[in-house]
Amino acid sequence: MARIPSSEITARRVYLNRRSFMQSMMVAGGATVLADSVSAQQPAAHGRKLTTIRSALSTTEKPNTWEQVTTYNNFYEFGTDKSDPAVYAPRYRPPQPWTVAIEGECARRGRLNLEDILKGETLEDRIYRMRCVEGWSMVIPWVGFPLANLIKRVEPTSKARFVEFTTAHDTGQMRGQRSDVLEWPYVEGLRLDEALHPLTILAVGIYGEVLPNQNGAPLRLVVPWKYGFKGIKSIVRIRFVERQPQTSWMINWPEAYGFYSNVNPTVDHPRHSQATEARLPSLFRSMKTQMFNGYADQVASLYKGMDLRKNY
Ligand SMILES: Nc1nc2c(c(=O)[nH]1)N[C@H]1C(S)=C(S)[C@@H](COP(=O)(O)O)O[C@H]1N2
Ligand SMILES: [Mo]
Repeated sequence: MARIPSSEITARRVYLNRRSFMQSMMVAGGATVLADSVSAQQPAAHGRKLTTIRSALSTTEKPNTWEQVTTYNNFYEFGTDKSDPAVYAPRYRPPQPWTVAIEGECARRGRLNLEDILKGETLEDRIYRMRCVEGWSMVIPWVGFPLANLIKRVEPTSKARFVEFTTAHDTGQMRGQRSDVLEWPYVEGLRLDEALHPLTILAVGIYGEVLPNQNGAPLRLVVPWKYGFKGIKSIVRIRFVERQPQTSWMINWPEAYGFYSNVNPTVDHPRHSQATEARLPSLFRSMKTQMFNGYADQVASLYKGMDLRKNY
């Protein structure tokens, strides 16, 4: 059920549709025995409905089920096993209201409530292929809006060349942060043109519902042509900077994790081939990984003239 009070997401086009929520609960209740086969097309209601429009930028591939998307996660703040976030993240209570600090090279520095960020935004269904560096992939029906919209609102200066993102730091509530498996808080970065690309979104939901905690509630980044780890979760700070920022995975193991981390079947991770992938729930690497995760037509021009072996 919903974890986020309605004060969190109250923008005009974003509201809890109590009526359809109740109706889908009833449908779900009546169809329990069929849950597995039905869930791919018609997931049961697990949270708050969001009002969305369809995006032409969605893939037509079949999405993974709600259960797959919400129980096989990487979110080291809640543990390193794929199943840990689904167990430990649901009891996380995000601070109310959720605020994002806007810092660095931009005209409108300050703190923005999530509510204000969403004001005037049209939320879109964006079904994206997602690929983890470990070799598994999923198709996830995100709900979000272009990061470019927020960036334009805060008016980066001419010095801004990169954007740095930071996850919440809360050792009381995030048990994983009591271990030193990564340096906390989790940080990520994009070049400004990558951040402004229309495929780059900030997500607040999946499957037409508010984001479950394990998927990075209440606000997370989604960059479909990059490996999954670039999709930083539970964002509390966005900073515009002149120089390429550090990222948690670069700090952790720089030879394996570069700043760009574009999906690239020809450049392997030291422990994981990137040539093929297993589309969950299958564990067999039966699919060929595509350059830029299949988004080359849209994004290859961003990297014209760059050596992608060096800039991995
Ligand atoms: N803050 C934070 N963000 C994170 C991670 C993390 O451990 N902490 N894991 C990353 C990795 S490795 C992946 S594959 C994706 C998974 O996102 P999903 O669980 O919503 O599919 O989240 C990314 N974002
Ligand atoms: Mo990942």
